[in-house]
Amino acid sequence: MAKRGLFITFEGTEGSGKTTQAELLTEWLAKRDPVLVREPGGTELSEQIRDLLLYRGLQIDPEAEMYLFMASRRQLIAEVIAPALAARQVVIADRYHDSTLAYQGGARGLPAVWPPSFPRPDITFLMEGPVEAGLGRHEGAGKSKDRMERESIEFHRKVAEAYDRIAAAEPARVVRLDATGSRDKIQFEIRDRLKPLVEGLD
Ligand code: T5A
Repeated sequence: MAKRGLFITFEGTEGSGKTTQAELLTEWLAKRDPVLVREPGGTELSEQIRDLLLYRGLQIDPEAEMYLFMASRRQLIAEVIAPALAARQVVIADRYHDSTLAYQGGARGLPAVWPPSFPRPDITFLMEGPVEAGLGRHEGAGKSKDRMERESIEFHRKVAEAYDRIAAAEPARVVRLDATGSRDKIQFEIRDRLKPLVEGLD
């Protein structure tokens, strides 16, 4: 099989620090010109779907919601992720399909599956911590809540439980990180885990 680049994803509940860590990692890998994407979003179509899903105050059927997240992702794969991996680049995704498995599968109770055309990440960093703490970080930062963040605390606990099941089922891919640690400590652990994979690209 032809070699591809390295596909790294970040997952976790709201405010667990995914974006912070994905950006620090992008800085560390700057010499390799990594591709950083966030979901939903990252293409013109995907950004429009993000707006519909999170900010318009629309009533959205749960299954329609799942397909919209996946449609956004499929476009991002086609336009950005698959070409970058084929060109042997490093791709860093701030959320990916595990988010659909956890939010729409675990919390909404839908039969979410992994489509064969969605590339599997080589490694996934799961930021774990109390869901209240993450939601509280948002409030502390004065951010207004999007449609998903307005869900109940029980909903967000179900998301965390679903992530826990994913990590237990795939320990070789999913690396659990304590999201309550300092930014630097978490980043140190991430870089430590990635060193052999990054060296393997040369
Ligand atoms: N969704 C998404 C689905 O339901 N299904 C799907 O398939 C997908 C892809 C996306 C929403 O859509 C849902 C999940 C989400 O609800 P989003 O705006 O992209 O919405 O939201 P999130 O991905 O949740 O990103 P957030 O911005 O909410 O949180 P992050 O990225 O986890 O956290 P971050 O890094 O922005 O940090 C939050 C705050 O904490 C501070 C930061 O400075 C910031 O203020 N912080 C720390 N503070 C103390 N110690 C640390 N270690 C810290 N790290 C960061």
